[in-house]
This record gives sequence, C-alpha cells and structure tokens, in this order.
Amino acid sequence: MTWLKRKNSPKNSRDVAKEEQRRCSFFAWSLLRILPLLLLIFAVGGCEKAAEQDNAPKLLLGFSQIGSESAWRIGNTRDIEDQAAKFDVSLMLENANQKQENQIAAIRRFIAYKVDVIAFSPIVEDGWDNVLLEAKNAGIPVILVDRDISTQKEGLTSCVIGADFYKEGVMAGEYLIRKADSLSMNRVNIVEITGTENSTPMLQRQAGFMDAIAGDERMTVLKSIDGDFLKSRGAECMRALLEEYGDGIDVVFSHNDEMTLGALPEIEEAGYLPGEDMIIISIDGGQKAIDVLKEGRINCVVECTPKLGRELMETAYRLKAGLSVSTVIHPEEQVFSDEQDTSEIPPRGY
Ligand code: GYE
Repeated sequence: MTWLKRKNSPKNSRDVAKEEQRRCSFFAWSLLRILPLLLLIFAVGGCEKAAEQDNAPKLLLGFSQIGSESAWRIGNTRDIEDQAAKFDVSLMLENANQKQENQIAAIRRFIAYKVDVIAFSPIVEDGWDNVLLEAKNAGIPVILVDRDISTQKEGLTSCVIGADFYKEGVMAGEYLIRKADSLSMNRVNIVEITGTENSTPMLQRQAGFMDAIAGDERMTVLKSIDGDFLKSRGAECMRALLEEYGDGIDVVFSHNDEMTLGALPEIEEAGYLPGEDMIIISIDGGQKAIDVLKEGRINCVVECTPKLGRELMETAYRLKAGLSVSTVIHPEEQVFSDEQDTSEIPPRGY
C-alpha cells in the first residue's frame, strides 16, 4: 500500500489564520452533528440501567411451606404466590413435604442466600431455636405464617400471621351446644380426630373446643385420635373409632376438612347417615366441605382462611424498611352451618 504523503509548503500569516478558522468551524460542525447521537447513547445507557434497577426485585422472600397435605395448604401456597407477584416480591418457596428437617434446611439455605426476609409455617411448635438464632445472628427477620412456635428465647421471630385457632375450637364447641339444645339431646358422646400432634392448630382447636363444652354435663369426649390433617388418616381413625364405639358415637369433631372427607365414607359404610345419625363438625371451610355441608352430610364447618399472602407481603416490606409490625395478625373468620341457608354461601376459592 502506498501512503500519500502530503507536501509541506511555506504560507503567510493570513492563510494560517484562515486555515485555523476553517479547522475550528469543521470541529464545531462535526460536534453538532454527532451531539444528538452522543446524547442518545447516554440516554439509552441510562434508561437501560434504570430499567435494570426497575426489574430488580424490591424484596427477596424465602418461604418454607409445610407441604401439600390439604386443599387448605394448596390454597395457602397459591395465595402466597399470587400475592408475591402482585407485590413485586421475588419468592423463593420451598415445599418441606411434611418434614421439619426439610424446613430447617430450607431456612439455612435462605440465610446463606442472604434473603431480605424469611417466612415459614412451622409444622410443629418445638425444635426451631437453633436455626432461628442463626437467622437472627444473620440479621434476617423471620415471619411465622399460619402456625406458631413454642420457645423460651426472645426475639427469634417478628410476627405470626394466622388464624386464632383457639377461637375456631370455641366456635365449634358453641355450635355443638346449640345443636344439642335444638335436638333436645341429654347425652352427647364425642369422638375427636385431631390434626398433627403438637402443631398450633391441633393444640389450640382442641383447647378451645374442650373449654367451650367444659360446663355442659351432657358432653363426653370418648376418644381423641391424631389424624395428622390427612384424608387417608381421617378414614383410618374413623374406622377404628366406629369399631370401638359404633352406636355410641353422637358427634365427630374433626380438626380439618381433609380428615372429615376421609371419615364420611367410613361412617356411611358402617350404616350410619353423617349429618343425621352423627353430628359432623369440621374446620377449614374449603369448597369440598362446603358442598358436603350443603348436602346435609356435614352440620358445621368453621372457617380457617388460607389467604394470608397479602398480610405476609405487607409485613415483609415493613420489616425490610425497618418499620414496626404487629406481633400477631389474625384474619376475621366465620362459621358455616345448618343453622343458616347454606345455598347462599359464595364460592370459597380453595
Ligand atoms: O387446618 C389444615 C392444614 O395449619 C390451619 O393445616 C392449617 C391447617 C389446616 O393441613 O387443613
């Protein structure tokens, strides 16, 4: 390649000034021509960075869910996922498949991942101190969802969002007293199918129910069996209770719809009409149980809403912002029973 070398020739001062002026004009002209492009590049770069900042999750929440043991649990998980999307929360949800050790491992992963907030539904009340102390030492606030824990240590959790299970038990007991009065019963023999042993709903629903009927001498609890909130266990428990007490059973008090729906076919198999030969009381208020209530095969369903997601997200944002939160948040709940026109009960959504 030959490089064209430009010859240098001597010039007078006017020519030099003209040359300089031409160069400055050309530079100014060029700058004006490329300035919009430069501005566009900076603007797009700035927007991209802003967009990246916009897309970054505003809050990273680690949630350990117990499992998928009931329609209630599935509805609870769905609501938390829906509300996380609405509140622009990046949700790390782990299903523990009914094992406490899986929940503890999940919480440790959330700590390692440095999430902003940890939330979980403790399958049982005991055994959380060590892992919650690790979360506290990592400076990560913890919200209890649905169920509570039992601990002697202060400050391990910030808040519990969930039903007043004791009140649910009381509402079930108060319904039974009204029902016994309406049927002029002078003997009320009860069998109880409980939820997971040492879980908050099991302990408090039982306590509330027993306290509500304690003053009524007609009431006798023949036996309580742990059905673990599972449909299959509800059927097994009912079969065993029917074999042991048969005709002697006046009332079945079941701690959740899943176990109730498992028990009903066993009652019918044994030749009894649930809702007529036996008073059936259940808790949760899912669609399936409400449909059976409308058929008259269940007499009372105490509501326990699984829709806790909105309160969870609002509380998580407050904790991330360093704001105070209520230590306990209870949703409003009602009783559905054969004392009302059940055809008017709207769809339940879980
Ligand atoms: O009653 C049951 C679920 O903790 C309130 O757990 C929840 C209970 C609910 O398995 O269906």
